[in-house]
Amino acid sequence: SPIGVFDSGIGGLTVVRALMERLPYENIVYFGDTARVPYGVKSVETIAHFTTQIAQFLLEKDVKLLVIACNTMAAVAAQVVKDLSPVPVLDVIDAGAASARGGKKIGVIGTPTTINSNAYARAIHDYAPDSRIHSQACPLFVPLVEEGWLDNEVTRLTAQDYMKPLLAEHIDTLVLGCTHYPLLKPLLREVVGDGVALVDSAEAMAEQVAAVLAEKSLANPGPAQPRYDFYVTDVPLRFQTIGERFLGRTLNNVHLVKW
Ligand code: DGN
Repeated sequence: SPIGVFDSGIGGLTVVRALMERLPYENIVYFGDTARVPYGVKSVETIAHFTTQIAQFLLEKDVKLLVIACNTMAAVAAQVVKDLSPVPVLDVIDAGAASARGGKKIGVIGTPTTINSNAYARAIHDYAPDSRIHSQACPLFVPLVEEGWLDNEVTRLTAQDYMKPLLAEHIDTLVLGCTHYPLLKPLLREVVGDGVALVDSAEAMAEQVAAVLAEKSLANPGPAQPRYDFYVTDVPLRFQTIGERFLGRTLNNVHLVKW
């Protein structure tokens, strides 16, 4: 059976991409709530309600594992999913926090909802109780990435402004706490310099999935040609172009879900 991955939109395709690279024999069913994105500015109640709906949809597809790829959902609704799911549930925040455990002064960036929830700070403290955490919401990054402005002067100036308070605290680690931010890695590397370790929560998630599949003997031994299916609630303008930028390859088997 497949791995179920879900997100508020197409951003979670960065997690799918990391999973495809790390676990090339696994089948994946993705759900992106493109009709209702962005979640990053919605209330906790609304996000929990949408998240429940999506988790139930994927469980009906007989998934062996659920991956909450969206940091915003993971921040405020991970427990809701864990409470209803008979299969293991992994979330990007826990994965990112585990990967950041080596840091002493850890910067975290994400959407306003993710940052306001304090979920990263709590999760990182579980792994690294002595670390100091500095958070920064970066609301402009999602639209800039979706516009494809990855190597762009406006994005660079925006990043410099967002990073200023974190750099003033001399962070040694920066957690990219949003599905969209892995695409900004080269630019962020330039802005923060070589002295700061960048934690890509999509890669961290792929590592955690690999570990859990191995531990629970759930991995597909392969070699096999995997099947990938993508369910979305809307096919917005430029969906294909933007989706392929996140996924890093052609996006096939897209199914429209009418809710
Ligand atoms: N997928 C969301 C996240 O990782 O926080 C970003 C998109 C959004 O809902 N604003």
